[in-house]
Amino acid sequence: MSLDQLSQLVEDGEKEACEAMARELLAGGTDPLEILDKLTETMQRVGALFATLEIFLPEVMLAGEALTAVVDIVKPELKTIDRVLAKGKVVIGVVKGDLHEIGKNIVKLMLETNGFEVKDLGYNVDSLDFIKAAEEMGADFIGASSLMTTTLPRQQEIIEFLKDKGLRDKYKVVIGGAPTSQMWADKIGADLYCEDANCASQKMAAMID
Ligand code: B12
Repeated sequence: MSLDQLSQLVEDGEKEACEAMARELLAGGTDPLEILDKLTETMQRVGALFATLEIFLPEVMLAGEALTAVVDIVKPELKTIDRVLAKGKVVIGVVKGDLHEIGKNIVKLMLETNGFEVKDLGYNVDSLDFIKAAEEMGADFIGASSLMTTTLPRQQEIIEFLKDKGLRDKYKVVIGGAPTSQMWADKIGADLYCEDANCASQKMAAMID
């Protein structure tokens, strides 16, 4: 029973076996954050295999479902980790046209674990709906996830709409997702880019006054 075995089971899309092994690992004292980190790497590997046509979409879907099942098991364990409460409010979602929600779900989990109040808009979210939800919630941050080069421009669109409405300074816009980068964040004028969920919760907590 090891993280490597769990990683292989996720890659193979063996959902039930993954659930059982995740429970065993947690019962044996494995750090839930280590499990999430390991499985984020696993999905990067799955993505590489998909890109080189060594596996196909159904296999990616099964791996994604297996990872989501593990995230659900890890979730309650994270709530027990000692932490300093940050108490910021965040609206988060995956941009319009993009259905990749696993990474966003992990970011949401980490933010909640660190004391943020999070309004999750799900995936395929219209740019104006991010702003509407932020206004309704009185959010500090708008978090936008994009996993495809084709949907990256939607992150920029959110910032442009904020400017058009005279609301740009009201919210800190945080972007993430595999094709995003610090360079892209600088180009579109985002307030923060984070490469993973740990970085997001730490840097966002540091941005709260
Ligand atoms: C799983 C997966 C799927 C699953 C999604 C399941 C789900 N419910 O989410 C399914 C099978 C449905 C899928 C579908 C498709 N996919 Co896909 N998919 C992937 C894969 C393999 C992994 C993504 C993932 O879950 N990673 C694991 C998570 C934990 O990592 P992450 O998302 O990067 O998130 C972390 C960080 O980025 C960051 N982060 C993420 N969001 C945010 C947000 C904020 C605010 C912050 C601060 C941080 C942050 O923190 C996260 C946790 O640490 C990637 C490959 C890859 N390398 O990314 C391809 C990939 C993204 N998919 C791709 C493609 C092409 C597709 C399809 C178009 C395939 C098709 N032909 O139909 C469809 C698109 C559907 C759509 N309209 O969105 C391409 C995109 C290429 C491009 N143009 O850029 C990729 C890169 C694969 C490839 N190499 O070709 N996919």
